[in-house]
Amino acid sequence: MKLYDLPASPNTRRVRIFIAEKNLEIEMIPIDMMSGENKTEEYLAKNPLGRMPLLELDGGTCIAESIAICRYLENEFPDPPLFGTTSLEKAMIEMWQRRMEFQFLNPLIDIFRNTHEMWKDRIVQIPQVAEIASEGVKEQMVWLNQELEGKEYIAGGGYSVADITAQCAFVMGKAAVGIRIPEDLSNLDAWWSRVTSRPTARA
Ligand SMILES: N[C@@H](CCC(=O)N[C@@H](CS)C(=O)NCC(=O)O)C(=O)O
Repeated sequence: MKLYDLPASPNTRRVRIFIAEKNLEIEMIPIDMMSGENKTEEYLAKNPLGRMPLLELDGGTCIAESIAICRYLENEFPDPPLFGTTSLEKAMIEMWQRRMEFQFLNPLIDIFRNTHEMWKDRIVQIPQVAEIASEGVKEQMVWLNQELEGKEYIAGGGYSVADITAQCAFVMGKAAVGIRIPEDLSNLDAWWSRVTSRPTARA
């Protein structure tokens, strides 16, 4: 198996952390988006959307979409479980994973794409999109802080893919768009320390 990787991207980071949590050895192939490596005929034949991450299986089948890749790996390598084991755990983790994607990861990516220099000549940037997303993310941090009361991890049980999505979103917030977790959101801040001190956090 090979993972086509874009080193600074939050989506590929969540797959890399997932792989590290499972203690798997998977060859990583860095793709240079700035020089257009993801738009070559060869890469588009693997993923016509030209996006990373992309997992290529030994037989040549390609799986795109971070969560689809993680689900495949979870089924192939169930330990430690990161999507839950009981029906209830699976549902709760799915719910929280989606919330973390919709409330944090996607809006933070929108802010980055609509403000950062590197996207200037690639898309039509709309500053208001970034402003609205930024307000939303700040409000949702207050909500998540309340939801974390009495919990160590986001879905209520152990560390899961929901935490991975959230931590990658906040890494992006901090590093790329200057939105940090306020220290007075103590539950969220404690969760952040907990997840970023895991040995896999810098995968
Ligand atoms: N929903 C996809 C998103 C993949 C995606 O948009 N990846 C970005 C990096 S975070 C990318 O490859 N961008 C390249 C481009 O837009 O040209 C996933 O979860 O994997």
